[in-house]
Amino acid sequence: MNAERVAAFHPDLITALRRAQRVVVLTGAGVSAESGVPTFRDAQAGLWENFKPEELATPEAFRRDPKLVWEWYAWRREKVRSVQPNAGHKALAAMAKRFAEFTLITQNVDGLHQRAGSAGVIELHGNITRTKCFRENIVVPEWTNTGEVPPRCPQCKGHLRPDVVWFGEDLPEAAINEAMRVSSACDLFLSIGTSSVVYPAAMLPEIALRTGATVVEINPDETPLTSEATFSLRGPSGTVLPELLRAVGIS
Ligand code: BV8
Repeated sequence: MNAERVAAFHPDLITALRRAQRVVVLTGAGVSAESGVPTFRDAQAGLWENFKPEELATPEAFRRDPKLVWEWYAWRREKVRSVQPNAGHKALAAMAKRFAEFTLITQNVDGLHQRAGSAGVIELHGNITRTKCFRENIVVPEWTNTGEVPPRCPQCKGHLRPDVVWFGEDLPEAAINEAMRVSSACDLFLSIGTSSVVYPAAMLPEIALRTGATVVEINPDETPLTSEATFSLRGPSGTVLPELLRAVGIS
């Protein structure tokens, strides 16, 4: 553990955390990296190494090759099932209990925040463990497995797809509206494990900054948000978050 990071806990950061009343956290793939879930930046492994996630996560890709896209999500679902939430997820679940108002917004579709005990998580981009009908856009809890890939909707025989938001698709209205509402009313906003390039999610810390909130970024690398953030902590969230909570006397 390098001293640099301890030093990075500027006293004003500690004060901001101690005084915060309305806290919003936005997470991205980086918060699940230490659990073994590859981020969108990480090169894809094995079968999928020749595919860019942005190319597979589109309605066009699904229309072109529904079997390929369905199997990519089946592979990711298996991966998510085989891993556990990490210390970063758990720290955020503990943090929720210590603030008057606390909202956890995630871009992740892995459900690991909920498995770590976080309640009321706003899933901006859906959840890979849910399935919906491509034609009717309704969640389908169960279907007959005929061996066809992707399986068919029991109602309209359309293809089934993961209940996630693909590039070029609108986010769930209630989720993005609530995310924007709490981001414009918070006094502390944490942006954790996200490259801050995918919109409209990347707009949320900017909304918080505009309303005078303290914005804290946690990421081993710099992002487009780094220069604007009030504090930017370099390091893995699975280490920095528990340390920060200890420094504030929350854990
Ligand atoms: C839409 C679900 C209306 C599926 C996902 C404005 C400007 C430019 C472009 C646009 C714009 N508005 C809309 C667009 C288009 C597009 C977009 O933003 N494109 C980007 C690429 C420029 N947005 C959309 O299409 C959105 N829809 O706007 O609809 C509309 C429609 C048509 C035209 C206009 C508007 C829908 C976006 C949602 C797509 N679905 N996921 C699935 O998962 O399969 S997005 C997906 O990619 C993730 O959910 C996430 O949002 C994003 C990946 O970003 P991150 O999570 O940040 O992960 P990444 O790998 O990039 O980075 C990881 C970070 O973690 C790194 O910084 C790394 O350093 C760090 N890290 C690594 N290890 C750790 C760590 N941090 C901490 N600890 C560690 N241990």
